[in-house]
Amino acid sequence: MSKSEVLRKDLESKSILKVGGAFDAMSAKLVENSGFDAVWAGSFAISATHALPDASILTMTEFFDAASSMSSTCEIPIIADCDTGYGGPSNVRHMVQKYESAGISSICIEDKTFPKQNSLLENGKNDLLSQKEFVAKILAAKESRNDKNFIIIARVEALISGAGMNEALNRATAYEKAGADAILIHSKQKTPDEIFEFTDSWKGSAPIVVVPTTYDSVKISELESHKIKMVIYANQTLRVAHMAMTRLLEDMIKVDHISDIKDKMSTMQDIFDLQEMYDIKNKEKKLEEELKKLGYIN
Ligand code: SPV
Ligand code: MG
Repeated sequence: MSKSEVLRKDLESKSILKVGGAFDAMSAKLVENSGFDAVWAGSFAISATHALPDASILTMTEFFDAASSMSSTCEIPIIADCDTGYGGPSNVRHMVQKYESAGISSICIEDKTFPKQNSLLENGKNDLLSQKEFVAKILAAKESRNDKNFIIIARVEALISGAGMNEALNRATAYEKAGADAILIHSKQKTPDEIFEFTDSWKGSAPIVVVPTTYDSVKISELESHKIKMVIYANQTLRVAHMAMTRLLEDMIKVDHISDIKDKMSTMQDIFDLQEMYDIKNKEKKLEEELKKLGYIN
């Protein structure tokens, strides 16, 4: 089964999918090793690894390279956050073909204008694209995929922009009609109330996806009981990496010898395991044996 097929089947059969955010191949591998259903290649986290704002500053190529290296490393599906689709319908068409051929299982595009800003930024710019223009992007995405299992997630930013619940529901309905496979409804509230109002009023059949970064005390069981099919923990791996490195560096600059801080980091062994260093050694040994058999080595 392809990774896209796995994701589609999981969306149909599991009560809720847990998706872990990643910003590079290593963090994606750790997400996979921890038992998550899929990886979110988020624009906030990938931008942060370049120490740049999440504001359409990086180009598609850079986001693609990050998602693509996650896809090469992981067995679980990769869901790529593609912001506004890097342009109009023609850009979306090109993008879908590129992402799909790299083995990425899903793309998510949001209905804001380019250049977008992170949805959780205080006083951020969250202007909505017209419904018609965003529907055109969904149609282009749908038409250009080769694999019908490749999942197109349409992200509704009406609640983020302050356009209101009716606008959010209208847009979600229009996006499903245009062929979106799932709807991501985003909120920057501290409680899940508006998300639950949305899901309770939702008449469509497309699965609903949420990103509970600000309403982080919501329980999995509550999400499930409001028929939410996918929860994305978008940026926690990035934030813990930032915190761990900051704390270690604060200590490391002060110590006389670094054995004082060695318990605060993973061992070389841990990293060798992650990068499958021992596999290289085993393969070298095998190669040597074969070269011996062929008479190149005594
Ligand atoms: C991301 O992780 O890049 C997202 C989610 O798009 S948010 O940061 O909440 O906009
Ligand atoms: Mg993003």
